Amino acid sequence: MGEPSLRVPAPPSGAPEAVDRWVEAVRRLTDPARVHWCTGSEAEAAELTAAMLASGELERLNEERFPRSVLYRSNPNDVARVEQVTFVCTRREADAGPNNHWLAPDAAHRRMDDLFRGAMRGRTMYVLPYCMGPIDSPYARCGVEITDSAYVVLNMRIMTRMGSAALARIARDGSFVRGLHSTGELDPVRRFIMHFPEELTIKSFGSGYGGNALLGKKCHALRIASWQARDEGWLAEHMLLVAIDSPAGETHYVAAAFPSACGKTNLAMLIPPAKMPGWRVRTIGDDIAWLHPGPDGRLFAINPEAGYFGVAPGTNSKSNFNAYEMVRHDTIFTNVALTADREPWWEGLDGRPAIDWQGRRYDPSNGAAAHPNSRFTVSARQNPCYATEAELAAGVPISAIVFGGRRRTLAPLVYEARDWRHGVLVGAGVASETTAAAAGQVGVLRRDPMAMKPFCGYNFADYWGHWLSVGERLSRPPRLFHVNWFRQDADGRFLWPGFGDNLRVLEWMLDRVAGRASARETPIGLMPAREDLDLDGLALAAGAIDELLGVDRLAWRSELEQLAAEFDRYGARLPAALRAELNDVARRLG
Ligand code: OXD
Ligand code: MN
Repeated sequence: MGEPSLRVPAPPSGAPEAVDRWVEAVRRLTDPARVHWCTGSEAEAAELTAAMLASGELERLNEERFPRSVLYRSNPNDVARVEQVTFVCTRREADAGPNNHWLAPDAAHRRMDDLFRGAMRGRTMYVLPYCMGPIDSPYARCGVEITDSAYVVLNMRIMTRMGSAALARIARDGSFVRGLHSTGELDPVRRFIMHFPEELTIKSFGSGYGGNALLGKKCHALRIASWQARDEGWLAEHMLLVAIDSPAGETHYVAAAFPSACGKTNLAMLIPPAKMPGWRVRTIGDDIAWLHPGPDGRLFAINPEAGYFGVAPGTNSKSNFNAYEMVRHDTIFTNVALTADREPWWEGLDGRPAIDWQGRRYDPSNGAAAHPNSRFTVSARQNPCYATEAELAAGVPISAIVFGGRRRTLAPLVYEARDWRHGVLVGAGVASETTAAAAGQVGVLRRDPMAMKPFCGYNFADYWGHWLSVGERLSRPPRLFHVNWFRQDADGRFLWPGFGDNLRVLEWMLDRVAGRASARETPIGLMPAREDLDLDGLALAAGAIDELLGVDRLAWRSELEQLAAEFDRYGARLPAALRAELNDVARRLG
């Protein structure tokens, strides 16, 4: 691997001593050729980019059509999150829960330190102080990532508030999350992502893929932060955050949890259909939300991230105009294909690929041209519908929380929980068909409570209990909903158009929040009648809306049996209130 030739003396003055000591310990363990303390400046990013272009690790794209944008190709064995080798290492196994792979901290540290010993020889060790959340927000939390990957530095600079300001905040806070990362030799059998929530520490070895290597994202902002949040009385969630402005001049803030690659980025940047003039959706975040009970009994949210690490395939000017516009400059593309003119290309775009994601001449017999989990990394500020509220230190008050999954059958287009407690059951019941965001089979239904199955840093039973207790502290809680944009008919055709038209469903939710819309009671929750939804101008197939708003009692009974069996895995730790909610729904189903 080519090495950038930066020589920056370590540590900068003002580096908190604890950071300094840890960096020195890691330096001794990993034995790098040089240490570079990242400032986060433009000049630094330009110098790193130039060095990676010179070494061939990055490729420049068509400068006229995609200015200042680059392509990175990862090792083909390293293209997604690897849940089988992702561990939560708590002193007591039960604290990690059946939802996590577990290893005792001592054994895990030994294994990781053996891998890290001498691992950075001949390489540069980058020290990246970063802040998750607006730098002056009381809800923000900081970390320091040490990595030997310049690609990680460039991505973290976009995804977080990285550099000197974060280091200054760490000095003020006196605490930070320690994240140690090395790409190692990219050997899949020497690849582990370990979390030590009790020590606020992450060790990740053998992968350069975003979800495994950009430690501020899934590792810190979800797995470690969910643990911190439990201790401190807040929630760290796999949720997008949007501001929705109505023609009447109201603004509501909505958080929505969907499993990976189920359309969070699309919903976060939704363009209203022509039939809904005066509506506007603005993006606060597309992947992670930190939710805090506020002083006035409402729930307040910040987006800890500063950029998007979005799935490229399927993104085009029709499906997500804003995202497509946003990635047309200053973007890092990973594992996309190229056209003959060196424009980035992926399935769902017009035009034709010439070179596939592995750098080979495109041949359809090799499969998709772009990897199905190919990504763009881009600053949130490039989003044409960026909500400046994303910078508010106090966050935004949440009116509604939406859970959802990708389900061909069963789950209706939308239903509302009867109250917060029932909503916790609805969230805990999320299940979804798997996608390419994680290694493994695609399209298999798996339970993914609150879309947090891969990300909850502790026992789900305790997590659900924590959700219940947060609800008890809210005198003005948000309303909780469940949606499914992915219902199909017997021939595999989608019943609902999705994308911009999802705003029709959001409109009903916001009318519920404002007390304007009616709903009918069903055994699984409150649902709109067809006339409660604005379906004007939609060409739905005959019978589609009945199917979308129907409750198949027999199928739901079997769903609840599966959920009850899932709950049984948590034994006596499962909150009694959650079991009681499930029994209530079962009773209503008859
Ligand atoms: C992501 C994921 O990259 O959930 O956001 O995998
Ligand atoms: Mn995600």
